[in-house]
Amino acid sequence: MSMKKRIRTLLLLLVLLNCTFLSAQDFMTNIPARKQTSLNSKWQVIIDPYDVGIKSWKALYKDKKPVEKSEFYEYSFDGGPVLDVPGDINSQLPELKNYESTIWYKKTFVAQKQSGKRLFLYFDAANYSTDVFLNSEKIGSHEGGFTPFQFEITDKIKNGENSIIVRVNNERQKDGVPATGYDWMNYGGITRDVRLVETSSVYIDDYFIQLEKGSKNVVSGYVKLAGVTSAQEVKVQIPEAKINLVLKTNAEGYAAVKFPAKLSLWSPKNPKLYKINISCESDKVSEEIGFRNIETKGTDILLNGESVFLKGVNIHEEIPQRKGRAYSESDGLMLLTWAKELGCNFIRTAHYPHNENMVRMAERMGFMIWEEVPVFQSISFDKEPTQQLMNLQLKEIVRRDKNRCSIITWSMANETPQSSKNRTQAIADMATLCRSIDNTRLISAAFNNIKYEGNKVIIEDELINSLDLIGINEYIGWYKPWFKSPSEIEWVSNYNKPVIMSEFGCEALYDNHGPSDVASSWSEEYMEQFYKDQITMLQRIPFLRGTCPWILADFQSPLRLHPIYQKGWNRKGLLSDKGEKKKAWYVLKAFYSKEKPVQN
Ligand code: GCB
Repeated sequence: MSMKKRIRTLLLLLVLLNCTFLSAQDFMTNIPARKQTSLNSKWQVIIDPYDVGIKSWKALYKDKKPVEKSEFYEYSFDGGPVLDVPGDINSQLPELKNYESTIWYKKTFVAQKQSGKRLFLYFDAANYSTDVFLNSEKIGSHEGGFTPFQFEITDKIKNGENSIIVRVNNERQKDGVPATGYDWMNYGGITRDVRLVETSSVYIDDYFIQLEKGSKNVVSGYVKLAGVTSAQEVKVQIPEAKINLVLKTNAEGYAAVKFPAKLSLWSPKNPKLYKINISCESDKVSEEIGFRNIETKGTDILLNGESVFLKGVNIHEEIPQRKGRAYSESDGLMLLTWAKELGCNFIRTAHYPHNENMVRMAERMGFMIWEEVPVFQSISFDKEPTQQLMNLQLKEIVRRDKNRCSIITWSMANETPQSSKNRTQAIADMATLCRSIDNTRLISAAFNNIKYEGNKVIIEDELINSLDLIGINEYIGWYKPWFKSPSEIEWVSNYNKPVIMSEFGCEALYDNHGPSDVASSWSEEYMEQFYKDQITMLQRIPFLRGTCPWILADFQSPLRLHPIYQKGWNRKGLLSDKGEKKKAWYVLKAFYSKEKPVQN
């Protein structure tokens, strides 16, 4: 190899190594319970529509201020706007309404180096690509808008004031997850909490404590410590169930957990949670965990061994009245109280993992959850970096939520085209990966590629072979007119697996009235009749085990252009953009008031 070539290879290697070091590290489990200082507050921002701040000639992250008389810099955080963190950018300033580019954030905090302590910067989420700088040095990046990431900053802080600068860019990415096309508002910025987390040198990094697959009385999983150089003692306690386990980790800090326990099982009617304490010599962490068993038998879904019908509703992470992303406990409570009132026992957090407050609140309120990776419609399945991103996002979701018993299914994707090159293999690989990290839950995906033949609707997709639970998104009566009367339509599935209608719906503007048989009337009456017709059809499907209409509330979508009825909103909500109930709400509520809405 020539000298020139050698240098080039070396440089490339250095660049690659640098990239690896700087991508976010695995984040710790159960962040709410860690010792932390919240960095939620007003952050200074710079709006950078052409993303020039990152260029070396601008290097905005250096945050320079003129010293000499002859100096000037064409940026400054001082004197500029401030935005709330957490909070999407788009709802905070009118000029950012449909903004899809870069925002720079700045926040200072005071720290002291402490021996025996470690410090982490933890972001619950930022949408979509994030670069983080501490005291003008880059400490890492993250791609993906709905999962947490953390960076250790123990050796990087100064005593006294430290400055964090964050670049968040929400431009749609052709090879991203999701890619460029989706029917929701692309809320950007630091949308969820930011925390400064302190741990001891050896700390509890991760644990997985759930019922073993197929069991109602054996708990299994693991505890993993970080910073370990030799075997350590670990305790797992569930005082109420009189569990007091003492384990020894291996030299890498890993200890397998397995014990029998007599437990009151979690279900929507009995959302029982147990306090769990996990400790090692230098750290302890607690949280509430529930135990339940979820499996399928033929076309049945069994919760704790009993057949269950999923009375669901889809929810976007948005508060319509505020026209903003939901993030807080009170946001979760508002959305879930509506779902409770509707009679639901199940929610689909479409189309991406919602904030942790929402998932924990749903668990306490007794909702089963379908949680989805944002592999939405057509993405670059044939590109390796995109496949890696699909898998990475899946791992991050499972890492965050694997102890939430309310999550009964990980959904790999929504409405992906069979024709897309490598799609079936890439998603089947995700399912395999998912089972290898968590085999206790069902694996699902939502499909819209159904076949229509005469009065038959046929479910057929080779990807279904890799899944446990089939979600079907059908819009008969809206995008596809009723081709037969609802009581004549026959659904056929060649898979001995449970099916849920993971989406169906139509649009109506609240308080707009018109004929019940004219779709273009956008009327509550059309929507009311649509729900009645859907229910007639759905009740006749022998293998149907759940219904999950699209959607709880009207949501913002810049794709929806009708100047009178939509005005930038998707109007398929059972509730309006102000939370008012449309007529169809009452049809669904009556359906869900039955213990088993579908007798099969
Ligand atoms: C779908 C998508 C969902 C859309 C919905 C609609 O199939 O999964 O994201 O919002 O249809 O309203 O068209």
